Amino acid sequence: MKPIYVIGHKHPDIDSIAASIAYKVFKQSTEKELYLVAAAGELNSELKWLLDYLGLEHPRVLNDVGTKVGDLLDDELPLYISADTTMAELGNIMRKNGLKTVPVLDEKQRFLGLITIGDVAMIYMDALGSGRDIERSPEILKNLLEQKAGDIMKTRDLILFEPDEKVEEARKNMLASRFRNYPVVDDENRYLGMISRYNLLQMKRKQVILVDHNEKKQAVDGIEEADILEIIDHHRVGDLQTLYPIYFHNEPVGSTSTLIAEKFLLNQVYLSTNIASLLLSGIMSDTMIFKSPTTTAKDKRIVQELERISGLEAFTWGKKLYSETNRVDKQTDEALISEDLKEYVSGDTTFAISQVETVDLSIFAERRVLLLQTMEAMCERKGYALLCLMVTNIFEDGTEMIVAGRKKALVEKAFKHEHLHGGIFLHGVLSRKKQVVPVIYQMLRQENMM
Ligand SMILES: [Mn+2]
Repeated sequence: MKPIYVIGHKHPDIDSIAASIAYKVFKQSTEKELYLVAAAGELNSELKWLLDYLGLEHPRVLNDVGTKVGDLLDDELPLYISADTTMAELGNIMRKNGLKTVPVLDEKQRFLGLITIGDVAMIYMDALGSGRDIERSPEILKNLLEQKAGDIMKTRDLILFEPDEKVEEARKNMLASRFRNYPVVDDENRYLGMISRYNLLQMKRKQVILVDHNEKKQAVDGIEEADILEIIDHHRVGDLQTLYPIYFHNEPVGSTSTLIAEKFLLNQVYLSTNIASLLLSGIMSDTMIFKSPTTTAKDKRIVQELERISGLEAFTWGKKLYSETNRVDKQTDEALISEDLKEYVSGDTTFAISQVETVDLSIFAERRVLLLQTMEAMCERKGYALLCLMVTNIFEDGTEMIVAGRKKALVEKAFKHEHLHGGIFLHGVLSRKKQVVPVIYQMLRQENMM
């Protein structure tokens, strides 16, 4: 059975993975289809920690949902013969199954060669010759029928495909050759089946359910080649299009996990402790423990239900989640600065802003000197006029700003700040996009006018 992938956005965060895993469980409990969770990129260390902690399997990473050769293969186990199959047996198998091409495999299902009906006909004709040997034909035929598949199979000049090759590439290769069927083998040369030109005509697209996004640039690569069956999201409506009407649930709540949890509750579908804990994590991280202005009454109501099922206290769990998943002390300075770094250009000035979240600013106070050295070195290397590290603490409702680069004085001037733990503390500043980037652009423009 071809799977239906439940997949979140690129650069997976807790909400998108939690929503994918839980929605797969929900769908599987009510539908006969096969559902698989996929991640549109590698899991970050906080997600790995969370899934391990809850005893949940890591989803497979799927970087492209475009149609691949593997999607064209039939579900049923393909027919094959072994190298010691005789011509007599081969004839029976081909006739009985109406085959025109038969693969020859070893005992481990590895591909050895191919026999086509044309090759077989040619062997008979060659052996029987021009008919002058008509007297000896029973003997010739007997010898022929005893020949082994391994001796007559074609092993050279074949075109083989691998399951993860793009269908477009396969099509070009097929058009440039004259074969009827093409074997598909995996990277250990194990035979998976046969594809033909006919398969190209009835292209089987991958089927996907998108959660936590609905914009093409956030979606996994190849999305335009896939069939989107459903979308569940809490963002603005983007630009993805579908061929058919689909189930599209978009609601301005704090997290997609809220919407998935609601489905379990409304439909009275069994919600296990670890899935409830996972959904609770999705809500608490996306709403920044209810601090984010996107938080709604529904998020809080659903959280109460999830607290009951998971046995977790939401606020305590949210704090633990933040402290466990932001174990910044384990990262090197450069890794910490680079993890969520965005670059910007204003005229001929390039600057960069990085953001990390923490529940404990004092950890950074200890590292500030070394962080600054690393940041200055990064400015040199990458040509940043300015590199800001936002260390955001949602409990203190603000951000400590660490600034490097030759234009650093501008930042200190631009923000009204207080000094905390010896650093620059910006009270009420949580958002890079809304509260920091515009200020720096404005500042650079003013500087240019002077
Ligand atoms: Mn989300």
